[in-house]
Amino acid sequence: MCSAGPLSAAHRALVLQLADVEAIKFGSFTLKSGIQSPLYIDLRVTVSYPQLLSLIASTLLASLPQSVTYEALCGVPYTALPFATAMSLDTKVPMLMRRKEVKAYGTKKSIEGAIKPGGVVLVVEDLVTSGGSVMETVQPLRDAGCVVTDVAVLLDRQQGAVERLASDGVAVHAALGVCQVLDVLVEEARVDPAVAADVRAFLAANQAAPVTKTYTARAAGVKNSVGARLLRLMDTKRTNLSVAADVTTAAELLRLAAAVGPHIAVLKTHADTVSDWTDDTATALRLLADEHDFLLFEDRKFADIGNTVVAQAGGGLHKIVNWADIINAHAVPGPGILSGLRVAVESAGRSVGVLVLAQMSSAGNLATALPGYTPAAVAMAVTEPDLVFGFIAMEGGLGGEACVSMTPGVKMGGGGDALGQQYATPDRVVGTAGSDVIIVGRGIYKADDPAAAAKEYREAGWAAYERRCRGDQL
Ligand code: 5BU
Repeated sequence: MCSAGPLSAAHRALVLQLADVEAIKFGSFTLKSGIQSPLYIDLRVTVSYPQLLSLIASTLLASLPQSVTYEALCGVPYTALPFATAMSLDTKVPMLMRRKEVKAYGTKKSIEGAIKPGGVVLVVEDLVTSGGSVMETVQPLRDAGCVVTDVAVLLDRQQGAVERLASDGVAVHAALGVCQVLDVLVEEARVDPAVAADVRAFLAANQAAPVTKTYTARAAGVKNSVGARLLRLMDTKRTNLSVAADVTTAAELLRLAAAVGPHIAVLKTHADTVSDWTDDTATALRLLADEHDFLLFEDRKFADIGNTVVAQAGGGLHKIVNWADIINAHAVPGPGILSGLRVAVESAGRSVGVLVLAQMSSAGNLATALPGYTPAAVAMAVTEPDLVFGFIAMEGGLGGEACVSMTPGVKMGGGGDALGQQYATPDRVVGTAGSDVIIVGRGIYKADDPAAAAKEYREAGWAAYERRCRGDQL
């Protein structure tokens, strides 16, 4: 992992300047995955240092082999956008720009700029770990007709991105590898050799293991029985599809559940949108779930203090824990919400699994926008593995392989709606972002033939999972 040649004077200067502005720090940091890391790299700060930006641009350009030619540059948003801009100003090569949020109205374009079909685009990225974020820019560029075969990267964490991107036809040209950075900082007495050794050991032990294991292989490590059952069920039934049954009457709900039942692993409900819900609705849903072997997920998104959620989950009109296999909770109230849900589940005397909302699919949602939110939600969830088995998230890998990620906002063709929903394709969600379950609502229940649409989504989600297991894509 740490094999890399000596650095030029410009590269060494760059390392020292990055350390000066604290883009590279040593200590104890909680990563998005919930893992404690002795190293923290945040290159966003570079935007405030124009001299450093221009050194980054010239070093990135100098690190590219002569054989790499390109007609346009495209930075991965956001940190690499100024890098690409500086390279463009240096070389006079034009830029394209990828939108992070695709507009739900107007042109719905995800790539802005003067796109030349068949034009070769060099992608620019600040940091690679698994390569997932690079693919999130490569894929839309390719979808727009551009040719992408190379990415210029400022810093490679040397945790597997080079190999994984190579399997997607993208060669990584990194100006710096993390091991070279450590060497320079030790030589210049900026870092204690013992700290550097710790960091090397951490990197070796944490090679980005995108979850390429099968669902079944992960099930044994899952303490919550519903989570383990879901993982096994998905492999047995060959589906990672959850249908969001957002209909408004009990009759429609039961009709939809019966139609999509053979294709799904999970039926997701919003019981409070069903105008004529009764206990009989829950009983009938349970019968269908048992007949077709799927789980019921009531997407109530509990968000109150422990004492209140005991009553909301156990009582009221819906008595959710009496029939749902899966429920979910916001992390905002703190761990008390999980204690409250535990009380409700235990008094129902059934097996129920909880998902914590670590991210959401809607534009501008604070769970995704606030940098510390997702790690804090993950840290809260992983302390109660017998109750919480995973996350509502836009990506996989949060909390490690014993956690399941379920992702809403899925539709063939992507796009969005007029009220902030942002869609990704099944392939992107399972293949690139590494999530485990796709949640599809309108793409299925609004289709002319919901059963046929469910079959189509099932096949797309499953193909992406099989490719991921083979390590073809990530
Ligand atoms: P759609 O019709 O595929 O857009 O439905 C998505 C469903 O997932 C719908 O039931 C939402 O309430 C639910 N959802 C979501 O879209 N985004 C989120 O972040 C969360 C839930 Br949490």
